[in-house]
Amino acid sequence: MKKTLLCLASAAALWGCSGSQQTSAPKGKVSIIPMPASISEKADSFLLDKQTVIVATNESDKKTAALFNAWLKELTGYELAIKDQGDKNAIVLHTGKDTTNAEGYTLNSDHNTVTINGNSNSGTFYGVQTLIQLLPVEKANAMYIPGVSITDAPRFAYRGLHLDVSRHFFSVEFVKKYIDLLAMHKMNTFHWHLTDDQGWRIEIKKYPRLQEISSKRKETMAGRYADNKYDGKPYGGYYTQEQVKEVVQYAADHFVTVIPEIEMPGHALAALAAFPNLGCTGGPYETGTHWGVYDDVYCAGNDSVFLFLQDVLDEVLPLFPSKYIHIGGDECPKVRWQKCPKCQARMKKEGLKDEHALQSYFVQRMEKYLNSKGRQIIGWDEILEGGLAPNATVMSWRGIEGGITAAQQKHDVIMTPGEFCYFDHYQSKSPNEPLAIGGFLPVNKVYSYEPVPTELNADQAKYIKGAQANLWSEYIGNNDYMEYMVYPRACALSEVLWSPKDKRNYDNFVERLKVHVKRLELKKVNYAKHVFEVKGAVTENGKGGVHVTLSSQLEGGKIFFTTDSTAPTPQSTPYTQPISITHAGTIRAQVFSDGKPFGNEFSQTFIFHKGMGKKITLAAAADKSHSPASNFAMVDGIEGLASYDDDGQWFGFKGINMEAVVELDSIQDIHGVGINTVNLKSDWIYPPKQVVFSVSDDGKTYKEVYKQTAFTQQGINKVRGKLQQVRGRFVKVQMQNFGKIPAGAEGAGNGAWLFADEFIID
Ligand code: TNX
Repeated sequence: MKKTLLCLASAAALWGCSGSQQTSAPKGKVSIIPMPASISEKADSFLLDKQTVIVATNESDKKTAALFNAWLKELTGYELAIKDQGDKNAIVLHTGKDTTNAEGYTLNSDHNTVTINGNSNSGTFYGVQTLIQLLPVEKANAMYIPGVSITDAPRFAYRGLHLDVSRHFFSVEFVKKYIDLLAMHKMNTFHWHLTDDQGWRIEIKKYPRLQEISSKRKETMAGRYADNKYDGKPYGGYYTQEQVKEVVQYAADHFVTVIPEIEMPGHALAALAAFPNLGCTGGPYETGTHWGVYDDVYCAGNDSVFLFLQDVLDEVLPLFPSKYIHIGGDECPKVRWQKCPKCQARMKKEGLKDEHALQSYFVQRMEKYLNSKGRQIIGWDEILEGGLAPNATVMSWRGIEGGITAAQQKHDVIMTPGEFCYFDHYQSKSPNEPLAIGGFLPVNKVYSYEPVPTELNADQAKYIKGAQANLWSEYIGNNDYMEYMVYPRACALSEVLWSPKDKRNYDNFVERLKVHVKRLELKKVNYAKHVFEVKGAVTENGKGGVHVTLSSQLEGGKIFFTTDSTAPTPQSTPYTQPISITHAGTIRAQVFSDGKPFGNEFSQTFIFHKGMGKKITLAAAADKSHSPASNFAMVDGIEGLASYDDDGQWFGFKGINMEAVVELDSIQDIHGVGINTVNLKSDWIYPPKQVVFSVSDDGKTYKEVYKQTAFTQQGINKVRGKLQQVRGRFVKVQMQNFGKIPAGAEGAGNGAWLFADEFIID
């Protein structure tokens, strides 16, 4: 195979960059996130200047008006007077007493006034959030507010973001900013994950050892979990009760409810480190230093555990006015309970059939206590196991099944399925991403989320109260990285939760996001830029070959690329039209804004052969779970990588043979054939028994030209056959599946996977 440079098609019309558009919301352009339920634009607009007044008549609305002023001051340097009356050059806030749709509002603006009618104080607050988003995003003295008529209310009552402050601690200042941003997106719940194995983060005055011991750990895992390395640095932190009050008040001013989570019976190691008598074995224990699930949990047979937790809750409840208290309930291994005489005695006494029932006993006992104090519990979906506590709300995180089951049992549900709501997952497959826990959840996937499972009928669907994104902080150790993980994915989620389902449109969202990120910049949010970075699409070029189309949604962005493996700069070739691949090499591209690189670069390595972009047919389709977007991926010049699972290249066939035919343009000389396959038995992927290539002039009569029966390489095996004096138009490859996985091996008895990618014809 020739490894020379890519030969590039010449430059033509500017492609892929919308360079002429403005970066700010010009007068009259409306870009609100989340999209209001109903909006109509008028011809005129309101001119806000120093003389404009805000009319607010109750305490809450005056606080809301002050929040508007704070935003305005950033943009203009001035604040507006807040008055009890006024009808000209005024922003008038009215608040009603509608408790059925309390968060709704209307907003009307024309050249005279802006009037916001909130159904309640929270409605007025959301109206003001919308007004803020009607302001331009660039600094000026006078600001045009487009004339609009908006009627708006949320689709879901529960619109949440979670923050794990145990694995890594976040300051009060950061938490306030987190809440501020949440409210800006019309979200209303902050789930504060305060305790876990790796740190207890809330002051409990009755138990100072929680502060002294449980809030600290001797060191922290460094790098990947599998590396099992530690940083050797003591780590700690907790919020005093005064600080907690401050945060809760701040949240209330932003119409955000704070739900504290005190984890039980699992994820309790930090507490056990201070109080070893609360564990089954009696310890000694140490606050967790590595991630994952620990076997040592609260002893369910020991009444002191319940008394301790009740004491803790007695101090927690007065700090948090929320109706809901989160008691965790997830990932509680039962191994200690199985061996613990106290737990076993409890099971016998209470007639509990197994340890799941014991967990259920634990949760129900705590629920009773909290119900007696006028509170309701929320728990992760494991609280369904062994029987659901009578009044519990379920947070469905291990997929959506827990949510479906709970709703069918007439329990309220908050959806947080990992696939759509775990913002600790990667947002891009770029190798330049900072280390994250795993997974892949780009913004468009968040946006595509539909919280009400189709399995539920209309009655059951009412129990889906909303959804929440979770920010587990094992790998998210600082403020910047946290913001990077949250935004703009939370913008997408806010629209899923607030806007009517039929108003959602991803392309339109991205258009508004282009403006919205300027607001995030004003707030100094370190948002992730993947939506706007350069993307490359490798497709068939219409002429029996392959080309790469580059694009970026960045306003005013310009794309430059290289083909010699050097990093692209504004001095590299400007991208003007799809780049045809005519030789092997690597294309690297980057979008620049004002000469500065924006987001990750695009990089793609190609091999080159004559089958590329040619018509290909597969006798049997690959298994859905390992099937690239189209058969073209078999002849796109891109070889499947060792990260065979999710690079969109490998075709996986479970238990069946693979057969493909490529049709060239004419009968011609064929100097070589090849295909790659994988030998990774631990993952049930077996090399084929044999690979046979044959060639035909007419697509009917084939002649075998190359055969291979041994594939000894661990991982990727490259099958390559050199041919002499072979001519033909149709080239066929047949790969014989290994068959059933033999006894004693991983996955024994299952049909083996056969992997194939890039059918090469030279
Ligand atoms: C599972 S989600 C957990 C957390 C981890 C998270 C990492 C849940 C209820 N438990 O303890 O931090 O995975 O994604």
